[in-house]
Amino acid sequence: MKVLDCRLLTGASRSSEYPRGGLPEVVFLGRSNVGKSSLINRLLGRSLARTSRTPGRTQQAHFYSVNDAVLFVDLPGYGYARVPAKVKAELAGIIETYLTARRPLAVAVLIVDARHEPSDLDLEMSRWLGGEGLPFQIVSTKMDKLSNNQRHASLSRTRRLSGREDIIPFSSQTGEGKRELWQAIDNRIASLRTTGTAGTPDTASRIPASHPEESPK
Ligand SMILES: Nc1nc2c(ncn2[C@@H]2O[C@H](COP(=O)(O)OP(=O)(O)OP(=O)(O)O)[C@@H](O)[C@H]2O)c(=O)[nH]1
Ligand SMILES: [Mg+2]
Repeated sequence: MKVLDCRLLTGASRSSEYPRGGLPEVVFLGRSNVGKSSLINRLLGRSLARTSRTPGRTQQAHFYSVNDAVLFVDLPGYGYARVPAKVKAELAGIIETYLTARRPLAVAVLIVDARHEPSDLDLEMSRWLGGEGLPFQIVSTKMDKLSNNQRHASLSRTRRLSGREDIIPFSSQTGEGKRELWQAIDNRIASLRTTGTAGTPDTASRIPASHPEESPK
C-alpha cells in the first residue's frame, strides 16, 4: 500500500473509546521498548507515533488511519521488568482490552528484538494468537545492530523457537524489511476483505500480556 494520507484518530484506554467504522486493523504487539512505534513510523514514512528510549512510552491504544482504508493500532508494550508493577498492570490491561474487543483484525504484527532470544512472553503471545486463530506475522527488528553472522544466528533462533518460518528481518533505522512487511500486511487485508475471516477473537482465554508473574493485576 502506498501511504498517501495518515493521521492519529484517537488514543484509547477503554474499548468504548475505540473508533467506529469497521475498517480492517493491523495491530502492533511486542515487549516494551522493542521498537513498535518506530516500526509504525517507518512503515508510514513519517514520525506520527511517539517513540522513546524509556520503556513504557506508549500508554494507550493509539489508532492511526491510513488512507482512510485501514487502521494501524499502536499498543503499549508488555513485560518490561523495569516498569513499575502498577504501570505494567495498566498497560497489560490495555493490551488485553484490545485483543478481546473483537475488532476486524487483518493481522497482528508481533515484534521481537533481533538481539535477544524471544522472551517467554513473546512465545506465549505467539501461541495465544495462534490458538485464537488470529493471523499474525513475526517481525525481528533492530537488525541494524547485528553483524552478518549474528543476523543468521538470530533469525534461525527465532524461527526455531517460534516454529514459524516466515520471520521478517526489519530495521526502523535502515528501512530493511519495509517492503516485505507491507506485502504481508496488504495480503492479509486483501484476504480479510475477500473472506471476511482473517480472524476476530471470540473467546477470552488468558492473554499472555496479563500473565500474573510478569504483569500483576
Ligand atoms: N538501532 C535501532 N534502534 C531502534 C529501532 N527501532 C527502535 N529503535 C530504538 O528503540 C527505542 C524504543 O523505540 P520505540 O519505537 O519507542 O519502542 P516501543 O516498542 O514503541 O516502546 P513502548 O511504547 O515504550 O512499548 C528508541 O530509542 C528507538 O530509537 C531499530 O530498528 N534500530
Ligand atoms: Mg511505543
